[in-house]
Amino acid sequence: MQKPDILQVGPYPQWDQIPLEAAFSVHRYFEASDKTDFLANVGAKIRGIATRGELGADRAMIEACPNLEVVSVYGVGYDAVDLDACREHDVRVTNTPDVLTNDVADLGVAMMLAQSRGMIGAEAWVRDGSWANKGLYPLKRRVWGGKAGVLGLGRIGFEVAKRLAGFDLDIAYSDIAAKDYAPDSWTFIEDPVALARHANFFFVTLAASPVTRHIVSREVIEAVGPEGMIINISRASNIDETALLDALESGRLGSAALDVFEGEPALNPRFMQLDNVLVQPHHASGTIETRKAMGALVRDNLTAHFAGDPLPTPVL
Ligand code: 8YV
Repeated sequence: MQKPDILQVGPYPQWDQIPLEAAFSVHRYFEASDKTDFLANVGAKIRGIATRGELGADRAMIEACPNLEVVSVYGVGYDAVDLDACREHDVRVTNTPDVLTNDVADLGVAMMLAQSRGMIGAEAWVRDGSWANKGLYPLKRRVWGGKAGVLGLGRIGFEVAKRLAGFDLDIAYSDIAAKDYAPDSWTFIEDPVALARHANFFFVTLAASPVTRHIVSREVIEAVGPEGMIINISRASNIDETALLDALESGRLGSAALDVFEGEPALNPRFMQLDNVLVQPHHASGTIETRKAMGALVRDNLTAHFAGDPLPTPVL
């Protein structure tokens, strides 16, 4: 039987590449020197797209594949997939939720601890001889017993809050509505500005969409304040990045710990001048165990679609 033709948007680890190519006829978009020409040549054959959370599939790509049936995202975030184009062309969309939730929450909390306790600087203080030559490392700020604000109490936000409770932090969260699965001890604060005023540690964990663009506005950023920290493990588009940089440079915001950036991996060079920002390379789900589970789910969704079976993790 003819293997379905798949457009692969970005690279996957070898342990995914081999089974993907065993099950499907794979066309590697990311290796094409002229991508428009490549799509013009293979587009008509393509029945499925295999992509990644930060790469997605835009309208031009979707419409260059007139026989496209399904887009399978290696990631929980599908904000980079043009859902309107998929609806118009009756294309299914899947993602990889749940399998990455705990790793993403772990890194978010680790970033808060690393930034608050100055662990990156402390490592350098030992390695560059400063400890021996200059003495004790400068004192940093306490985490336990502080106030946390979680913007978006979905799967990832919930796991972040659960971990923060383990550090005796006071937990408050914001979302469209209060969540019945939230413990009574967690406070629901509808307004993100009010949540920001409440929190020392402000976590951005909500799924990105056109509606949430810059929900972390200049007003929210400045409400976190000179003693506060913003931690982003969602998407850069959820934050007004220019306002963030302005506030970090001026001290109107104390610090930030960021795993996602506008135009990543080409960060705004202003970030590199700042010592009150922990920068990470969008690796919150970056463990071997989780990426293997994500890859398997991408293939399972594609296989289920072409077999006419229910999709394991449908978005659309
Ligand atoms: C990426 C992510 O998919 O899950 C998401 O939405 O952004 C990440 O897990 C991952 O970095 C692979 O590209």
